[in-house]
Formats: sequence, structure tokens, C-alpha cells
Amino acid sequence: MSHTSHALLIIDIQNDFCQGGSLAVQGADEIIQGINQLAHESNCVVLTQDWHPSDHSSFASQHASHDPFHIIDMPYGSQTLWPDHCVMGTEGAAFHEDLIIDHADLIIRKGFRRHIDSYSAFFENDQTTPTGLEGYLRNRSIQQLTVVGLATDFCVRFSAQDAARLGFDVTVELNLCRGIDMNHSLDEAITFMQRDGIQIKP
Ligand code: VGL
Ligand code: ZN
Repeated sequence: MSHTSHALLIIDIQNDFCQGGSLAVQGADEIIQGINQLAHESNCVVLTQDWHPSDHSSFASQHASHDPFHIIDMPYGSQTLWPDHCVMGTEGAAFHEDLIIDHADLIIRKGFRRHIDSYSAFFENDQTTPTGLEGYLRNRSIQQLTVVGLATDFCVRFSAQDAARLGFDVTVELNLCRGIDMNHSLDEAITFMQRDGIQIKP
């Protein structure tokens, strides 16, 4: 893990996705120590932070007739509606206190445009608006990525798939990820990641 062309991408270890959070992912807190350990051994560490305005269009609260976890059509495609979560500047959007953030080279925020959600660390959900992460990694000559964090079936999945599409060599360490798992989304995520040539470590 120590050679220069590798980066560890740590997805969304934030209070709202951890125990007691508004969109808590089962078992999220269990993976933090292992992620810290892996980060300690990594030459380049990138953290992502889901970062929404309080009236973000992915929040069910912005849609009068829809409950959380309902799927609706947006101009850019289908979009799951979520409970309010990771509102910029709030405690829910902060990194979990056990996550060591000092060794992060870069923190990339996503989902800050009201009208579009962003699961992936590379592109918003329209699949075309870039976050800038690709340029950062290429500029540092990074070719290999390990992806860990939350949630396996949303932000981890779409980050890993975009990375693979961009030509990076991608590994997902499943034991350092936890999923939301609605409508078989976890099985589907693993199937599609494998199909895209992503290495899945159990
Ligand atoms: C996520 C749903 C909404 C994630 C973010 O981090 O996987 N999921 N926003
Ligand atoms: Zn979000």
C-alpha cells in the first residue's frame, strides 16, 4: 500500500450515517477502526463528505407527497428520496469523532448543489458534472484506488464504478464498508461493481 500510485478513498464516515444519525447505516461504527488502520498504511488518503443545503432536492421533506426511501424521477434520472441528512455545517454532517482525519490529503465535498444529488466522489448524479477528484488523482499520478466507507450500495458503489469507468484500478474492501440495503440494492451493487472489473475483497 505504500507505493505512490495508490490512494485510499474513504467515503462519508459522517455522524448522520453512523449510529444515532438521521440516515444511520447498520454497523457503520464497526468499520471505523479498520479504516483508520488502513489509512495509517496509505500514502494518499482522500475523504469524502456528503454536504447538502437544508433544502436539498434529495430530501423527502422537500416533496410534499413523498416519504423517505421513495424513488422519484428527476430531470437527470431516478432519485431515491432520503430523510434530511448531512446538512452542511451541522453536527450530522461532521465526520464521526473516531475517524482519524489528520492524515487526509484531501477532503472532497459533494451534493452541495440543491437540484442535484451526488453519490459518487467523481461525478454528480447526472453522471457528467465533475467534482474535480479525477484531476487531483491524475495530477498526483495515482492509478490504484481502494474504496471503503458508507454506504456500500450508494456512495461507495457509484464512486467505485465511476473510478473504474475513468480507468483507475479499483478495489472495494467490503469488510470496511456497510450498506443501506433497500430492494436488494446491496446484492445489485456487488454484481454491478464486479461486472465493471472492480476487485471486491470480502
Ligand atoms: C449516501 C444516501 C444519500 C451515501 C449519501 O453516503 O451512501 N446515501 N446520501
Ligand atoms: Zn446525501
